[in-house]
Amino acid sequence: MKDITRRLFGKTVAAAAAASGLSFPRFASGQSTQGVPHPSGLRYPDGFKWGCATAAYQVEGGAHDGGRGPSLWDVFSHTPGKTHDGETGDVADDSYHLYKEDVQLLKNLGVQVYRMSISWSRIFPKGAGEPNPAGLDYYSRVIDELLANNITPYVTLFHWDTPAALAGGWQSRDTSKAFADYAAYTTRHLGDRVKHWMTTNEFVCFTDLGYFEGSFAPGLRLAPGPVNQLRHHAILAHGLGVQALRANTPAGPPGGRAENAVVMCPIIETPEHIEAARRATRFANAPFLTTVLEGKYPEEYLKHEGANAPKVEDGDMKAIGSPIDFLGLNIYVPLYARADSSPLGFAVEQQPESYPHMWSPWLTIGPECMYWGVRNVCDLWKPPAIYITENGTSSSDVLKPDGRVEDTDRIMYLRNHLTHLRRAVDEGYPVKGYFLWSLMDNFEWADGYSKRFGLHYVDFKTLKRTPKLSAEWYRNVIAQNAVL
Ligand code: PNW
Repeated sequence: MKDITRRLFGKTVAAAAAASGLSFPRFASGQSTQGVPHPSGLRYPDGFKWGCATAAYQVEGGAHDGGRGPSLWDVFSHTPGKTHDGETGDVADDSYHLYKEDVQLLKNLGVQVYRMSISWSRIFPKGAGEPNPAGLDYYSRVIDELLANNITPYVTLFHWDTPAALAGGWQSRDTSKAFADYAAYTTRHLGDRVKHWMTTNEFVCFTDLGYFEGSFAPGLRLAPGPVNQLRHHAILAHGLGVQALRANTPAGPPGGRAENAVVMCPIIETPEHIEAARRATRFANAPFLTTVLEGKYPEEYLKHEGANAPKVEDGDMKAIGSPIDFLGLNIYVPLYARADSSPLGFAVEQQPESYPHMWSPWLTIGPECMYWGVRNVCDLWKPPAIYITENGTSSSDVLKPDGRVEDTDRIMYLRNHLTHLRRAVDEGYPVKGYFLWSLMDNFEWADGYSKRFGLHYVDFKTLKRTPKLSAEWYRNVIAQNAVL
């Protein structure tokens, strides 16, 4: 027995248990440790907000219901070869019809907040012009249902589903203006009950991925000049959106945005690498977050882009730099920076082939990204408040015959990320809340339904939702306000 490794020992025990018909003890579903003080000390401050996030096109379905117009994602997903197995968001989780059930899922978790998005083409089927009262009515009912269950809605106005009728999409400056009108109309009508708004989600995903790489809607591969110009239209839309919601909501509710800023971690926590990571953060986010928070394009960016730099009109930069009340960060993955003697003063480390990742190949594991994501942004720009507007992972979830989904890898990912986020909270960075991506499995863009990110397993044939082990874990985290 002496030279038996622990792993082999584990296997031997498991084999013996299986052979004897024994099973290992499991947490009974519904077992809770609520109210018991957690000994580890990994508590979050009182009042910290726990939530889940989703986005309209990923969960709603009802693509043709209630007068909704098509978005670029409808067109893209219906184009052969663009998404996994040609899957579309036509039905998705059918939250359009099942939203009351989904609010109960949230309630059972005990979340205080829920981040959702509004489909622009439900409100304005053609992107501009005549609004569609049935679209507004749908969101009004969802919001009432949330509030009736003591859940505060945090609403994103645009999570990539650009109305297809807007000619040229983000290549056209008119789209930024149409967004401002849509933001004004929507906040005017829902701002009596919604007090937290985010303009747009993740610039890079609806600009670069859609118009440069072509892996997302509308699937174009444009040259750097036009791409820089449409990036400009995207940040302009954000700025005009902030102005519109300030002008159109009765109490001037907090407005912000949700951004997947590139997170740079120092390769070693020494002063020179920490400084390199800070510089790298400002540079890597130059066309988006850096410009929005500084109200001007960084010199290095303009120099780097030269003749391809965006054309800016009078008043654009003032709008783009409109102050926001909170910054939402969607944090999933780290990059690592080190100090060097180049003019920029940093280099980004290559990750070796063996670097571990979760079930999506891009989802590399480095939970310290939660701490550094918050710290770099706060040290550079001092936003008044931060929310983690997304964090979570895909997993190869299997629904067992006994109704369980044992997503221990998701729990591992979340536990580690929340542990590192707490370091930022401890050091006084103004992190107010955390939205886990996602409430339930949903349409994962180009990956279709092949990648599951939910706390609830969705059978996409029957639309049945089943809580995974991670849902039970998160319910206990929320109840104890601590990492478990
Ligand atoms: C987010 N990255 O996208 C989106 O906001 C969600 O709609 C999406 O479902 C979720 O993450 C999971 O993919 C991201 O490469 C895409 O770091 C890529 C990255 C981060 C976020």
